[in-house]
Amino acid sequence: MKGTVEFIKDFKRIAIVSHIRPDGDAVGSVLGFANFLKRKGKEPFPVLKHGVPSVFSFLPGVNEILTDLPEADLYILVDASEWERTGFPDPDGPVVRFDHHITGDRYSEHDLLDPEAPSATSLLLRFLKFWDEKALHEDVVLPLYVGLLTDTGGFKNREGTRAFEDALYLVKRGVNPRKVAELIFREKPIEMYRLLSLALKTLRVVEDGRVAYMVVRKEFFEEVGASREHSEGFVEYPLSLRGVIVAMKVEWDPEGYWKVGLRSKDGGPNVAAIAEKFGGGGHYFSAGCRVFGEEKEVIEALLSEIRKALYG
Ligand SMILES: [Mn+2]
Repeated sequence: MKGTVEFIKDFKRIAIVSHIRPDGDAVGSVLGFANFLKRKGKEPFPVLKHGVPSVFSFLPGVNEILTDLPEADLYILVDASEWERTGFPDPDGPVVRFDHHITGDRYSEHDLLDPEAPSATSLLLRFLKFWDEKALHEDVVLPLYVGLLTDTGGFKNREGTRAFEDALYLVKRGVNPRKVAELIFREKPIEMYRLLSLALKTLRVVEDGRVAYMVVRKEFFEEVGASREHSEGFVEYPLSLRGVIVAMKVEWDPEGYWKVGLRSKDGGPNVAAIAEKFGGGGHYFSAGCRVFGEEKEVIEALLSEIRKALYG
């Protein structure tokens, strides 16, 4: 970590960039890092190609997020396994990656990659604590906590003590967990439930009750006036069925592909390995990929890989 701190210290204008369709971990990593670097006298640019889902608009610094890639001296890639995931062409300058995905490329000897980290913000917390613990003010710890809370599915999808140790630290430094939970989980727009009611009609259970999936079609979004952020977390519904060990959400994306979310439960297969077959990736219990094609064919291709993972 020392080498990485020394390396970053040499640059002034630093772009912090994460993946398209950002989740709480992407937003939290970008903002937490940028707010920290500002306190260290740097000129950080938080960048997310698709901006910030409205649920995270309470986070400090959210209005400074850029949706175009600026020219910078250094580019920091957070919560993403490769630069391509940012939706931008390769930058003209050095790249350092901070990530907790098990797959992907290395960009520099100073990359910090830790698949054991429950969120990218957890990895970032260790790094920023090491750099300068005194700079961890509320504008830094709050985004880091949001990344931790959302990427662990509210502390549901990781084992061990690390997520709780990080949470304890962040709460001790000023995060109010009740208030954050209210802002993230109890401020849903009605479009989300209207979209969910249509999507639930597609729910199917196959493979003797062990696999469940749900489709979110283009016309569902149109019918209820919903946008992509309203389907966040839908994969939890097939996953929550008794007996199901693999769940999948297959969602239409305006860019012409199906966005696939895969989840596994105890006794289920490594869904990151399934996602990788389609050019995606993720973690053992939670992964995703993009697939082009007709709905039926796409679902059949995915189910076929799931069957292979289940039965060998
Ligand atoms: Mn993440």
